[in-house]
Amino acid sequence: MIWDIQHECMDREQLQSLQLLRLKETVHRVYEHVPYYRRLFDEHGIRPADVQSLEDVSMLPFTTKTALRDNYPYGLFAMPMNKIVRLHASSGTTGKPTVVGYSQRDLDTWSDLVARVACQAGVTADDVVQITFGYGLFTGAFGLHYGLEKVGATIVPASVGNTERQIMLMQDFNTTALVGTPSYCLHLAEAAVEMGIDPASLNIRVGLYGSEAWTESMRNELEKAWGAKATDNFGLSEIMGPGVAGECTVESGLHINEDHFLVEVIDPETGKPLDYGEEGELVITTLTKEALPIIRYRTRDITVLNPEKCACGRTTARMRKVMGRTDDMLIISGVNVFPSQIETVLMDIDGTTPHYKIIVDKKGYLDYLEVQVELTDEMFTGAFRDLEALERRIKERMRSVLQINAKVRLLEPRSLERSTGKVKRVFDYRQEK
Ligand code: DLL
Repeated sequence: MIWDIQHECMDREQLQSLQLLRLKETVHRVYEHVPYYRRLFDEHGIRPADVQSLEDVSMLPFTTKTALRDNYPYGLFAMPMNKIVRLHASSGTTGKPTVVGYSQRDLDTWSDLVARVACQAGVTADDVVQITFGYGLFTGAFGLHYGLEKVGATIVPASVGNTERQIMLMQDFNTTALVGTPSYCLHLAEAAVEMGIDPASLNIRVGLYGSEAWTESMRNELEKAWGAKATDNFGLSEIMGPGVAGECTVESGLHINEDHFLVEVIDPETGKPLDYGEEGELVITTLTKEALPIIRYRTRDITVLNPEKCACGRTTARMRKVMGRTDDMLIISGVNVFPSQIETVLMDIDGTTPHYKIIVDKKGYLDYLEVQVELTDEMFTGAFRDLEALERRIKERMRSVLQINAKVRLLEPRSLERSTGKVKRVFDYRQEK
């Protein structure tokens, strides 16, 4: 089912005129109501009336996470606090979180856009959906909660943690759809096995996974484990939370809710806009946000845009699955490598699991990379000779595919700590030295 045929299947020319109208409104709005943007525009000699076409967006300055931090907590809000009905925040790795605010209309839009994403993944009013994101300041749980409720699904707000209870709820409540981070939902499958329950024998038929990068190999693992389709959805708190884009069942990119978000892909080095089909950093301008409109937000997420109509009938542009961010690229002895590439190498080799850790450090002046990976039960209990061969194979693949030398440590199954939210797999100690 398509939640909003009118907007999801709009003729692209019509869509673009709607976007332009909304872009102009947004530019005026931030200029009039957000002193930070007024100052920035003035500094750049830009007047809101200068924006006359969608391409003109490229004359506007970028917004980065720093702007939100510097204006902590409410400095970028375009409405007085008595019109703000909800706050969320993303936990920064250091210091203060980034705070985002919503008006009542923003919340209505948000649940509507998440409803689109849920329908794209194939969720209906017949589904019982277990939400395993943590309920709190994080946008994931509440965002999906209200969107799924709008679709009419039965929500089980299980929140995160208490893993055995999660499995019991799935069994007793007959959960048919699972929502969470891919890493935590894989952990849930593993926990079911430990409880003597085959996760595929439960009634889960679809998973809505998001909030962190996950590879196609991880998708295979999740689909195998749960015997359920694994779909991807993307969003970020600064822009709204979940509901920015989601995968339909055709699975060839994530449909962007373009009537609410104007997207560009830029060269992260030069800031220059790139064409459709070219890989770069995703930049988003909100088109309808009242409380916290954002101009050209640099997401740091790397993707490619495809404006072609999808086989599902939707006309909204699709973004390629995000597998990395400009700030998670590792430079190891001069070679650029993304953690997702290491994951793909590991998962293409039999005997390993998606539970791994990447450690980067310095030994003297030289970079040092260690990859720790848990083995499958079968591999672990197998012959020592096979373990040696496996270690060699991983090293060789890392060298031939990624041009890097790595020390490989094979670990006992279930020995790495499991995460309940976004998984942290990379530990780069070089900056600390
Ligand atoms: O993670 C919002 C969200 C919640 C999306 C639930 C989907 C489901 P933040 O905590 O602000 O918001 O983190 C945003 O997470 O810039 C990406 O780097 C990453 N991210 C989010 N979804 C995906 C995804 C939420 N599907 C940051 N694939 C983003 C890859 C993702 N990365």
